[in-house]
Amino acid sequence: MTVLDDLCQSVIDGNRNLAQELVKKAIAENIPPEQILKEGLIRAMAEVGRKFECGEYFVPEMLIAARAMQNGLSLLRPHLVTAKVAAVGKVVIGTVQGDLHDIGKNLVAMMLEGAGFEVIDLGVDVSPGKYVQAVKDHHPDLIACSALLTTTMPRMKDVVDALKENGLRDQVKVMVGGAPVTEVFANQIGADACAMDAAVASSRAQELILERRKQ
Ligand code: B1M
Repeated sequence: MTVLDDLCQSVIDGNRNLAQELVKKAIAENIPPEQILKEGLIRAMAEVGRKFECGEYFVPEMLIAARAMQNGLSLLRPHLVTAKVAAVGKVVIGTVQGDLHDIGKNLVAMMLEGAGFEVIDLGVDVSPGKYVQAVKDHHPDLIACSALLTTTMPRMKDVVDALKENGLRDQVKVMVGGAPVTEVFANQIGADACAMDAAVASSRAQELILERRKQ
């Protein structure tokens, strides 16, 4: 068993102290932070999801595993985020209304920060009205909406519609993402882009900002 296998297992078991110790150990062993993230932490959540699907885990176990992941992630954060001097753009990010999943959204926020974006995080269960208010208050270049549930994906369309209703759609780009979200869905709801993971989200955000500046 490698340290990353042990880390993965500690998250699956929901052992947050051990998860933190093992992240520290992996960092001390000079394992690249992206590898610790993918092969230690994200792999664990995929297994937790599988266990939930087959009835081996229930919501409490998922929650405990998520906390262990968040604890590990907090130690990894400074190694993933290497802040740039000047902000390349401003992003308002949130998990859409009715959805409480924030691990992926937090990772996307971290990658964006690492790429030099100023990130305003609205948290989870964000209503279309809150996104609209945030656009009025902060004048971001981009809105990033995350959804992990098929039942909350339609709330992304509500965000796009609310921006249109408030005459703000032309002022901001919209990127959507999260496990169930597809490019086809993004096109259908009138979003500007879709990203499958945090790394792609960061590069798509940069492309969107360039597009916006050209317009
Ligand atoms: Co929930 N859950 N959950 N859950 N949960 C899933 C998503 C599920 C797939 C599990 C399963 O059945 N296999 C399933 C959804 C099924 C579906 O809709 N098709 C599910 C369900 C059903 C539920 C509940 C309904 C369960 C219940 O109550 N019966 C409930 C809903 C609560 C709610 O939101 N209203 C629920 C609750 C929870 C917890 C609260 C216990 C917990 C979340 C804790 C937290 O986030 N703080 C939880 C967890 C942990 C999961 C799983 C196990 C792990 C999610 C995760 O963090 N993955 C998940 C199963 C799975 O994903 N395999 C599951 C790791 C994370 C790094 O990946 O979030 O996909 P992910 O993010 C990726 C990409 O998607 C992308 O980049 C990220 C990093 O690369 N991405 C973006 C995400 N947002 C993006 C935005 C972008 C771009 C890319 O641009 C804007």
